Amino acid sequence: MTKKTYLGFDFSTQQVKALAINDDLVVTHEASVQFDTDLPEFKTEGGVHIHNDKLTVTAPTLMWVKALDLLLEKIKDTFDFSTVVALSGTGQQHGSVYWKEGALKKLQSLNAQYSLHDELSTAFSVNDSPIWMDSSTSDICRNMEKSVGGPQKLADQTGSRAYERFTASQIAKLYQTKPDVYDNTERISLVSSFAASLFLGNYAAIDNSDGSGMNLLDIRKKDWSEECLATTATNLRDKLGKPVPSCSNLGCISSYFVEKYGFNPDCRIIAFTGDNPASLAGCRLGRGDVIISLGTSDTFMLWLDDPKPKTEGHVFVNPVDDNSYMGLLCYKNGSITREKIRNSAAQKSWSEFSEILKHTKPGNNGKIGIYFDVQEITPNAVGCFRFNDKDEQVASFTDEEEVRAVIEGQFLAKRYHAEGLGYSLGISSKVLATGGASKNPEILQVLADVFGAPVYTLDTSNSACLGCAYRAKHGYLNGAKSFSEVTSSAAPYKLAAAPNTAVTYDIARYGKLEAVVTSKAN
Ligand code: XUL
Repeated sequence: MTKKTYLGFDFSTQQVKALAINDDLVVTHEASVQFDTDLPEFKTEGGVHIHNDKLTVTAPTLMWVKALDLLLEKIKDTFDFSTVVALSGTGQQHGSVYWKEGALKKLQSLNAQYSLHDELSTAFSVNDSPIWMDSSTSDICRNMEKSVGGPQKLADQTGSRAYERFTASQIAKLYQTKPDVYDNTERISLVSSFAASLFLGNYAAIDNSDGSGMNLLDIRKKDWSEECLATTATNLRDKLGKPVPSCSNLGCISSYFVEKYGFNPDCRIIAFTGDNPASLAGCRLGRGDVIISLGTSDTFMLWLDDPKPKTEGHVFVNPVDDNSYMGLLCYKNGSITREKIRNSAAQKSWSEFSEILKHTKPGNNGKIGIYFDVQEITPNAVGCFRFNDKDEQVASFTDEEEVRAVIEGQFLAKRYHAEGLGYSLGISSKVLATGGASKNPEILQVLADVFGAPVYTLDTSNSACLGCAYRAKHGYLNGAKSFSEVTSSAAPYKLAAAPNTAVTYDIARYGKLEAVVTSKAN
């Protein structure tokens, strides 16, 4: 075969997407199916059903299956599936799929004359998969933490304290409320490993990185934690299968796809992973690097070698290097709070805001502001707090101080929490910025100064899907090259700001002030 291609699939909350790259990592094809509009019969809004209690959020499992039928039908006229040597994919994290007793047999003998949707119409014991937006399991979470010795103990083992959206509490809910259905479940998949199973025609293993979003995987042993399994449900180890490194080759594609779409029978299926890990791969995050997405809320991903899980944030096994880790932190006070200060201190104008950042001094003459306009999750606190250079709380800042304080405070918080999770800045560390506020060069200059590292911008609109096409190639090469070697020829990042070396920020001081704020707030 002369021409090799790799496919990445993304089973996200609102759509299923596919993207093809050639051997030079250039994107050649893209297509998507939107759940709400392309599959109106499932009556979803934003791809989900929010139940009457407002806490339970699910998606119809068969909608995801049907979406894959549609997507492949859409692509087949313009794309030659026989060129694909490996494929991989991603799914929204935490969501779970329940295969009914006997489903494996069906999966192994799919008939290419029918659609996947027809073939698998009775394959699931639960028709509505709980997804990451569900928050109905708070009591189960608190009990789970208690039974392993507290939230920090659970985080030490699994990388996170108990969260409602994490899979363990969702499995426990099914086990407690519908024991018959649980017993009639042959296998439990994550959205990612469920999607991989379709292509494999067999149950696909959960990968270590997405598996870290379950409160079940011991992130150091890379095996299910006996203690966590026991607090969740009986016979769970058998229903989960054995977790594998995220770059694993799971086997060749099911004959269903060979017959129906002309795939090469040797096409390899590389383990699918979660969307955040896949995005890390798509952004080509390397050792010592961080990605900051500056949106309505800010998300922050970092490469970790020696993780120190906390009760804030998450540690996952790294999807591109099974011996490393990644951190994920979410901040509710992102653009919402920056905009509020822009309105009150910069005449509602981003250009005025930028002007102020340009002519005020880095370090803000020792003034630090912590603005949790809405209830923050990292840390758990609310309220606006201003400190002078002697660490005394003051009632107000001048407008100029206020503008600089909100941006410096938000970035100091990110660096402080990153270091708390075990992150250390290396000599070649990069900060990769995305999202709305990454278009503002003055904000990015503050980011570079606070991190003491160059800031690059990148387009992440397709990063999870692209990351999986890269991962497909990495998995195909089967360890012959590291992920960074495989992706070294991808388009370079754009340098947006270089750090001002004359400036240093006192991260520990920020930490002390945040502790004051947290103790006041709680
Ligand atoms: C991460 C999380 C979301 C989903 C969305 O913990 O819950 O980012 O992965 O797809």
